[in-house]
Amino acid sequence: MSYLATSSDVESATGFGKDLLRKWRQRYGFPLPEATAAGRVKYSRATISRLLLIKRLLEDGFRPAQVVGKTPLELNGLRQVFAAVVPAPSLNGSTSRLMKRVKEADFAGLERLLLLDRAKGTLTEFILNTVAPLIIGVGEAWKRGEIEIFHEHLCTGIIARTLHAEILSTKPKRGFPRILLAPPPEESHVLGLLMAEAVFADQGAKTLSAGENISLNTLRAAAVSCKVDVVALSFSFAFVARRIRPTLVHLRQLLPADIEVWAGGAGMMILQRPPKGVRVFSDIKSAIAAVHAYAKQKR
Ligand code: B12
Repeated sequence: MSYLATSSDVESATGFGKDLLRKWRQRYGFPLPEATAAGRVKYSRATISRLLLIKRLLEDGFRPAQVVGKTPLELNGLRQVFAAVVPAPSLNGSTSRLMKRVKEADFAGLERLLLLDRAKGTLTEFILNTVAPLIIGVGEAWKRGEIEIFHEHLCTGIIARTLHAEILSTKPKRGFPRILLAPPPEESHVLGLLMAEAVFADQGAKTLSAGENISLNTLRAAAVSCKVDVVALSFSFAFVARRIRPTLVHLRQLLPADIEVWAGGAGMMILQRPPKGVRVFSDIKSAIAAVHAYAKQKR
């Protein structure tokens, strides 16, 4: 039997909760479950793909009534109309040169251009001025249907490889914090965290990466054993918003008081106020200042 997803799988993938799905079903006749087992509704892969398409159109400004009951063909039509009517955001010269290579699937050319850009300044400048705008451009181009998902995956691979190599060649400075970085459980967007790690390492911090899908209990054990000063988490825009605060509160409770908890990433935009004992960063520049303030206080 083919794979069927539960309401909570759908919520993880799309952010649409089961009450909203029920409301849409009553109002627009979609999404219809494939099966109902032991009182739990199950959805097909095709339904999840259609919900993701709906999500993208809602983010573009369409209203639920304009998209929820539509067929995949109609939804793709709306996407094309949107891309034709709304101009793509303008990219700076360097990003548009990199994007040209991505669109032509010239990944060797992309790597060469990245090397040239890297040689122009510090690692932190390279990340803020080249790498972050590039991946945002890639996301935007994918959203507009200008590139396929494989372009995004290959580009992610190149960036990850580049940043790992860069991190290896950094040298921690005395007095700077030891930072353990991890995505929260079920977060698969890890590039932002890798960018943050590279920036911290470039500033002089000693960084350690806990990898994906580590439980908070294991993270605690790693943090204590490795005697880190900070545990840093990154929440992407795709992370289920209502789980951010409980995750941070739980981690804060688990860790000894002398280990700081830092949180960043695009998902932080929705957090009204940080939980007690957690430092929330809205951008990487404020986190750079925090790394230096930490070192200064230790001197
Ligand atoms: C690359 C990418 C992917 C890659 C991820 C690769 C990887 N290993 O990370 C792949 C292709 C796998 C992917 C998959 C998906 N993605 Co995606 N993805 C993106 C994309 C293009 C870039 C994300 C990124 O890397 N940003 C990197 C940097 C630039 O941003 P950042 O994370 O905020 O990090 C910066 C700062 O915040 C800071 N920072 C980050 N962390 C921390 C931590 C601390 C402590 C500090 C101080 C600072 C800090 O430093 C960074 C540099 O300044 C975004 C689009 C976008 N505009 O962001 C979509 C995006 C996040 N994805 C999206 C979606 C929907 C998905 C999928 C669900 C798509 C699908 N159809 O399956 C899946 C999710 C799978 C899953 N199970 O969760 C949506 C989310 C929308 C939403 N509201 O939910 C986005 C916004 C695209 C869109 N507009 O539709 N994706």
